[in-house]
Amino acid sequence: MFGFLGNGKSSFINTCKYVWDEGEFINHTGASGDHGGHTLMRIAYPLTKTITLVDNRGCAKLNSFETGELYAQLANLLPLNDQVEWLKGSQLVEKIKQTERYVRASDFIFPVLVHSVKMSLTPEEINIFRRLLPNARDITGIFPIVVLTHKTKGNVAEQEKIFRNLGVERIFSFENYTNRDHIKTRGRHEDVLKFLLEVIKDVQFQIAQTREPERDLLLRKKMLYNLISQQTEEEQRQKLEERKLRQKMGQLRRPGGRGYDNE
Ligand SMILES: Nc1nc2c(ncn2[C@@H]2O[C@H](COP(=O)(O)OP(=O)(O)OP(=O)(O)O)[C@@H](O)[C@H]2O)c(=O)[nH]1
Ligand SMILES: [Mg+2]
Repeated sequence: MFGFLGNGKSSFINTCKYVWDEGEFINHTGASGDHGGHTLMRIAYPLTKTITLVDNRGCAKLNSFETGELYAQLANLLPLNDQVEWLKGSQLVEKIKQTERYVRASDFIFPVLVHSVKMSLTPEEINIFRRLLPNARDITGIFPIVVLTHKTKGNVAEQEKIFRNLGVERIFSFENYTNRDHIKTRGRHEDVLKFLLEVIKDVQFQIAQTREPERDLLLRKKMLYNLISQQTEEEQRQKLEERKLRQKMGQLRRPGGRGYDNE
């Protein structure tokens, strides 16, 4: 799972487990609060023998700090059950080197973007997704499925349209089961099962392709390191432009300097 803070990632995992495990509702993931920032680790919650749901720290902005580490997670280069620190650049590369022996190369990572329909998307956020979603596809081989939460609390159709325009093929909308409301309904149960079926179909499709897990891991690592260096270059370019702009503004404001009228 990945997505912005407090958008229902932990609750969606509780929902899936409630449907699959068939027992009492349990808040396995400690989902809580309205403002997010509760989950700080990437924790694995086994669902079946082969499917593990992975909760994640929510992103505040999906800036280069957060996307760097997110791409590393998706590339299966960071171990589960570990702190999410939002490292980037050389620090992230160092972390990958230190922890790579703990990852299992043969695992499939299935990207799921969790977003609440209560949270309207700014044009800037839409642009972030425009880059992030295809990158997630290139890294995992699977275009992320979008899970919309709080489906009765906002305009689902509008949000679906935004994500479809970004190339998302599969969008599911849910009203998560929560501590407050976990009355079993057939609609909610079936929606979760449809979502899981979709995931399984994709994984089966992937399994049918020729795989060499160790070689594929190296390819993903190469792709990630390229992305990291692109991000670093872009940031340096932005900093340089900002510095130039500040210098220019300073010159304009200085007494005797060229005034705005002279420009
Ligand atoms: N009504 C309703 N409440 C929801 C839904 N999904 C989540 N919530 C509530 O929204 C709050 C935040 O949900 P979480 O699942 O903790 O969100 P998160 O994305 O894991 O948040 P962080 O890990 O803190 O970033 C909790 O109080 C949940 O009970 C939903 O679909 N419907
Ligand atoms: Mg959480």
